[in-house]
Amino acid sequence: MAIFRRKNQQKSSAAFEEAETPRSRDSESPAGPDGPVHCEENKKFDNNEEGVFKRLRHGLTKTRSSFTGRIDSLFAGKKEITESLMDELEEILFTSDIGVATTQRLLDAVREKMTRKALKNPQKLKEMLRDHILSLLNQDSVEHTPSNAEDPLVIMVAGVNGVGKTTSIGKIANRFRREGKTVMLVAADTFRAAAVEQLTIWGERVGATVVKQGTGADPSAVAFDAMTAAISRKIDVVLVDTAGRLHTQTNLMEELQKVNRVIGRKLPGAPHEVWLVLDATTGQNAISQAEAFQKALGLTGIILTKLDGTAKGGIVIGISSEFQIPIRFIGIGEQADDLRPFDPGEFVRAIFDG
Ligand SMILES: Nc1nc2c(ncn2[C@@H]2O[C@H](COP(=O)(O)OP(=O)(O)OP(=O)(O)O)[C@@H](O)[C@H]2O)c(=O)[nH]1
Ligand SMILES: [Mg+2]
Repeated sequence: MAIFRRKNQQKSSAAFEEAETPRSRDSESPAGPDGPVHCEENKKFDNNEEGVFKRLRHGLTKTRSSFTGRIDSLFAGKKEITESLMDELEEILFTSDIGVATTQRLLDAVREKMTRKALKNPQKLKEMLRDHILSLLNQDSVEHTPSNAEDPLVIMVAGVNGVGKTTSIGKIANRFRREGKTVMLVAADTFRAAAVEQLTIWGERVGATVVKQGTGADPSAVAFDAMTAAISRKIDVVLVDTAGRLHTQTNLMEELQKVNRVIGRKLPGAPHEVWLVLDATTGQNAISQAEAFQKALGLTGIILTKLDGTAKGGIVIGISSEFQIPIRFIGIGEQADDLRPFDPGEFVRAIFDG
């Protein structure tokens, strides 16, 4: 059962978006408590397959011009793959935040093909890079669901400060609501009053119940109460928002582990999914964050936000190849429709095809 990814990778984007985007709703105003939000900003793109893809391309403009744009200029007019061309390619890959290890992996694959004389000119090299990058992105992604269909699917969301956790939760809640699911948002970020307020506004916009306590309350206690309520009310999906914390703050990482344990005590097997939100603009630090959160919580997915704000979208490739953790969603803007299920083929097409 594909919950987070496209239900069928072959299915056209048009069919997918159509099912998810109510056409009749006045998109300027937030939807009432009974319905999800549709977004006006993105109406400049049609909701057909081409329009949906254009929106992704638009969100990845900076990465495309910096990454493939530079590769194209480098290869222009060149007939041979020389050492200096390889050096410049390394520089482009590296400065696109693909990461040292993945850059090396890609260059090794190129050199190996060159020694076998299977790669002759720069145009073929570009095609090979494209294919290789696609294979790095094509990870198996198992989705975890409750063993008892009556139980809620519990998704816990974590990450450092300001990466886009709460906004992503709001957007994901919106997606689930569009599918007709009942959703509960859990304000386990009790650190700032504004955080609870922000989640409450999302709850009202998309029509999701919000469970909260006062500022300074124990996040585990909020999670425990929420789980009790979600089970008794037979809620379909529970999304747990947590406070931003530096991955280097041991006590705060332990607090997160406690929230995780308490949820599991209330519902064995939960949280079924633990997602780390990473801000694509933070570059290589995202790799250290992923390592620390993976160690503390055992991640089942990654959400990469703010790809629209960076030329270094190569981080998607680095994260995918260095961790065996599927990228569930990518964020390409601040609008509700700008959080998209990650589709490797579509991503490669959006950054490679002119
Ligand atoms: N451009 C852009 N902005 C985004 C994206 N995702 C989130 N944001 C913005 O990032 C800012 C921070 O988002 P929040 O959701 O409050 O981040 P958070 O991780 O919950 O923050 P804390 O709870 O303070 O740790 C907001 O202004 C969001 O609109 C994205 O994909 N693109
Ligand atoms: Mg937040």
